[in-house]
Amino acid sequence: MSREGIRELQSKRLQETVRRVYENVPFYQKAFQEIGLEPGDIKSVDDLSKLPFTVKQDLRDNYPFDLFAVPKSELVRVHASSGTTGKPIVVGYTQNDINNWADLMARCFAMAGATKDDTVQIAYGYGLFTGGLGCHYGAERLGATVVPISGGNTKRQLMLMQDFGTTVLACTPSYALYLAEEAVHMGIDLPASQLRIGVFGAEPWSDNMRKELENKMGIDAYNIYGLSEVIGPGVSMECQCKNGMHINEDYFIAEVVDPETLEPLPYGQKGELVFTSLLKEAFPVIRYRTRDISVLIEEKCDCGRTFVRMERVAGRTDDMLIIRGVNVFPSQIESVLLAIGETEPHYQLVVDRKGAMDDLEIWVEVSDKMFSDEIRRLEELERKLRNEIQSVLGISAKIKLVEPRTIPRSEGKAKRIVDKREL
Ligand code: DLL
Repeated sequence: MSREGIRELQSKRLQETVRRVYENVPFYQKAFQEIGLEPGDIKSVDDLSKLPFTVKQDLRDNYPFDLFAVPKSELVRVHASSGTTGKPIVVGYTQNDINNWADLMARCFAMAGATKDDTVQIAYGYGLFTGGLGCHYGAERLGATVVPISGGNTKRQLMLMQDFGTTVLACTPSYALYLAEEAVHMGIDLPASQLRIGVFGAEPWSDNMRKELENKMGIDAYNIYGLSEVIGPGVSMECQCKNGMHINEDYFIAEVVDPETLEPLPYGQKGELVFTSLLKEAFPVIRYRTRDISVLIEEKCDCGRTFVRMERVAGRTDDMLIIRGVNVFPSQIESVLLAIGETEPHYQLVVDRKGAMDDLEIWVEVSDKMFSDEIRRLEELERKLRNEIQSVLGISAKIKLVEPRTIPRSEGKAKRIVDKREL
């Protein structure tokens, strides 16, 4: 489609979306009224910047279903992702939303060169996380053979990959690297296997990591981006030029704004990604601030597609970490530590990559009294913290209890995170 055609389509769908949220979601109606905006004021994408932003806190304030634009009986699915507090953020889908998402994800797999003749092993987590089921419906829509194995169980993944003749692997890049290394240990020659495509995303990774994965697995590895709030995986996807991810602009409008002033930035400038959904029924979003930093590329791609591209995500404007594909906020860890209460409120998160796996170590100061106590008591505390972190965050972490006054004190913002990963 020409750029002109895309703009026209977006303008039409934007008007419908604005009307839908105004009529069905009290939160948006109020936000529009506060700035004196009527749905009729939005006539085209040129009017986008008149609309208010939406942020993660708005999702939390309206937990669980108050931002939905349809009655609950119209929902056929919900997904959720971790937030900064104990409660997750919740998103919903109507049957049309699920069908659209499946089309979108089928398009993403096709962009990487997959067809109905492929066998797609989906090793993203199934469940409330959007990765597993999002890819699942898309690969089925493409007509491929889906192996819905979910994450983990690495030896079994590798065995089935060979036995079933898997040709496409969908998982996080860090899990792909783990699979590649484990294959070597098991004496499996992945480059000689039928595997040919990787669809990797849900966490930041680099071009060096791409090369590494491509060599170790004998595949072409493609970057896929998305977030639960906007739909899940499939917001953007690389084509075979591997030169930035094409944003599916018939479903979403992308903007990049200055994270401080919130002014929209021209193509080519780095800033925070903001998305507006164009077709979603259950959970439409207006100018959702992702906190992800990237750049939009307008130049036409060699593949011939006319959708703008976004560069790899270069970081975040908040302190969210992604560890083994799971979104983790330091504040969640802090609240676990404070709830247990036998440590000092001084802690640091040390993130590293050991081989293929992200490794999270939590350094916590214990009190003078505790420190002079029996080893058994310290071990007991360590175990308690480890279990509690596992149950709240859903990932394992090593706990390192340190002597009082050893974690550097800050004079401004505390440096809670030491990220040693070279992504
Ligand atoms: O991670 C959706 C997804 C699943 C995308 C499978 C791709 C593949 P959330 O759990 O809501 O959704 O996390 C969204 O993950 O705001 C980014 O910070 C980060 N992220 C997702 N994809 C990429 C990527 C899914 N390709 C958050 N590169 C987003 C860098 C990514 N970061």
